[in-house]
Amino acid sequence: MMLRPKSLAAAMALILAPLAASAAEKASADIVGAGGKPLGTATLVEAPTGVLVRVDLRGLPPGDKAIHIHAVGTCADHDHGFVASKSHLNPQGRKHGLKNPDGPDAGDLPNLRVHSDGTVLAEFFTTLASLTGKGGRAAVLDGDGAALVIHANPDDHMTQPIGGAGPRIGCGVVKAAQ
Ligand SMILES: [Cu+2]
Repeated sequence: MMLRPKSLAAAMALILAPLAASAAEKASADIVGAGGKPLGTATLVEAPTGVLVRVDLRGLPPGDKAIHIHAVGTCADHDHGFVASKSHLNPQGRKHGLKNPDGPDAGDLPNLRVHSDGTVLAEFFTTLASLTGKGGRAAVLDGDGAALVIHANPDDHMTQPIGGAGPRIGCGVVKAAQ
């Protein structure tokens, strides 16, 4: 039996609606280092008041490392220090630094600590961003996307523009989960 056009449209709507909803709720980033070497993954989950970020990485130099959300979703310049990801996600033009009275910017995050074997598994939460701009927060998945960037040194959460975090050693383009 043929479906009438009206029933078909209704069926399509039922199929497509959950897909559209899930795309906005979850995202991931494959983190690469210099030369495009895979370093692991990050997952980002939208929550009512912010974004829960989980990173599972390996092959990093041990010690405290800054991690930020940078404004442009590209890591293609992995042989040139990931500068194409530009500065932090910061649509409101705030100063950098979680401890800065004129901050923080929307890309600011707490530091990671990489173990002596080069691995780090961490979960943290930011109320400064949203995957889609929910609640007026800075949108990670805006027109030019965003990248999660890891730096060689820790963030002092105060110094401009990036807390003395040094060169960029890892980068992952944030992509809406399928
Ligand atoms: Cu950064």
